[in-house]
Amino acid sequence: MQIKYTLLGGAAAMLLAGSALAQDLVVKIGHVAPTSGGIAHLGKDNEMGARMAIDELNAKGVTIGGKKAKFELLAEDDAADPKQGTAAAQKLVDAKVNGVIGHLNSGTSIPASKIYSDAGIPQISPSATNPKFTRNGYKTTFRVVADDVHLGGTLGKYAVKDLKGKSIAVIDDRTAYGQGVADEFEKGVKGAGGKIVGREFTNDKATDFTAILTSLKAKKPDVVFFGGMDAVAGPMLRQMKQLGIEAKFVGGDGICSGELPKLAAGTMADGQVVCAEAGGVEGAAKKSMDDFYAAFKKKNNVDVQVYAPYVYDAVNVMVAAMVKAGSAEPAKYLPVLAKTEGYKGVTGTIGFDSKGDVKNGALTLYTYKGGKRDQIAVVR
Ligand code: ABU
Repeated sequence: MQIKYTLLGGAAAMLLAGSALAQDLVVKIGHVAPTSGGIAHLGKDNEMGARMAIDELNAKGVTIGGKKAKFELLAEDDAADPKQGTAAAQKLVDAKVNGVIGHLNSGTSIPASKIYSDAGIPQISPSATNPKFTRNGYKTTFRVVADDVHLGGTLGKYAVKDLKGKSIAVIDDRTAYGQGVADEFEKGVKGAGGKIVGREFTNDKATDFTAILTSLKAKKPDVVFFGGMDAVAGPMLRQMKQLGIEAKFVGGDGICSGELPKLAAGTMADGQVVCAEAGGVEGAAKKSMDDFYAAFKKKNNVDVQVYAPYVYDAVNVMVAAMVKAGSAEPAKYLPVLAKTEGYKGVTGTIGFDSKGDVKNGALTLYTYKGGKRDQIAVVR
């Protein structure tokens, strides 16, 4: 587009209103999430969060190093598949993006992080919670949510101390996220003096859980923890009901979506499910999150699922570092991004530790009542 402007001259350039002018700085932000497959609703939620941030930044007008920035979103679908995740990452590197927001899943974010690190491109995941994501020593890797040690550990303790679980069963989907958060949950249960009566696994595309649920039913669990995503948790809840398993159902952020009641087809009893989002705000800070939810609904005509606000903040944190550095060049703004401190986002105050993890990450515990998420507490 810039070449066309040069060749066509000023009059024709007037026809190109809204596109980047020669003196503008085009900043390409990559975004990767599964926008196809079983959790496409979550991937689309993330992508809409990114688009909201980009549209607002372009409407507001942002200057980086004395040039007016025009932000472009390069959105890729990785279908929550590690191989497609690395292919999407390479595509964004080849497109010379200035930074990447994503991926949604730990199983895709972790292998992709090496590709971004080798290319020197900053990557902020808004939702990958496996601790390994930020533990490879890559300077380019960040996340704006708490990790599974915090998430699983807190839920394990909650299952014993608050839900008074005496016989706790655990299922996971064998993904980096699902297995990891289930392991941390088990540690949390045991640390709080609770008892694990059974551990089973499935996969992230399974729809029939009869065999593993029947096996666990014999152990009379009063709490079932599932490490995995809502697309699998919904049918699992339906089949628990069919088999007469009346246990509480606990899970991490992967099940904690607005879509879960629909996926469970109305089989969730009020208060039966407890889950945790890997972030959250309370008190006066809650207004900014509430305002984001309302603006998101107005713009997209759908409700936030889980992580759209974290994506929105991740884009804005990245751009704030570019503005402060006076450059969108990865090598120039990366050191500034790493030193982010006290950034006031809609999801709370963001700063990064030496690994790239958000400092003082919160969790929000939810249950569901009347088919809607109902906040229990924000914990740190
Ligand atoms: N944190 C749950 C969903 C994303 C992931 O970590 O795989």
